[in-house]
Amino acid sequence: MKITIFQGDITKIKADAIVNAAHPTLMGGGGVDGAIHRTAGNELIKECIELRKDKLPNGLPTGEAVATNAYNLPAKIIIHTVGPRYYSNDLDLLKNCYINSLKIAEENNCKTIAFPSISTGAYGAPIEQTVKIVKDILDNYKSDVIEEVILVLFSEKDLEVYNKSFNR
Ligand code: AR6
Repeated sequence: MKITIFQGDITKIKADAIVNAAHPTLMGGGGVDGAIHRTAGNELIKECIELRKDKLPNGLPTGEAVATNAYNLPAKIIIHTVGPRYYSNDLDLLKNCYINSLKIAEENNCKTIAFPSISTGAYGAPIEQTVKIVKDILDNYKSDVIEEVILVLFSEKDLEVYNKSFNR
């Protein structure tokens, strides 16, 4: 898989799948979740309400992932995943977010997938720590379906941390 590191707004990325750092309720929120819901439009929340009624009555557990349509976004699907909140050093479940999202992308025949920096905004995880987890997963993940993973960083500072870690 080719890894591209990009600074910008994930809602503008024309990847087959974009990943949302979602709230467990799937009802939207701030940060990247808010941006995705605003841009995708009202149909997204309707699909999320149906998902909650049907498959996810208790919400989406941390580390799990679920796909929806992408509606007004240029992507084909949105993969919603819930990152861990950062309390101590425990970011174990962050691995599951990335791996489960990659698996769902493969199940949906996605050749390209864009990730935001999960858990490093409202959930408070230090990006210097999460980037090591992300790099380790991507270095070891082999896919016959996914050709490109785009890592989208919102700020220049975050971009620098990623570039340094990925030796760019
Ligand atoms: N494109 C790409 N990255 C973005 C964008 C964007 N449009 N907007 C923000 N970021 P956060 P979390 C970056 O807080 O920490 C929400 O309220 C942001 O700068 O979105 O996993 C949910 O509903 C940061 O680097 O996600 C949850 O309750 C990164 O995305 C909770 O926040 C992640 O920040 C999830 O918290």
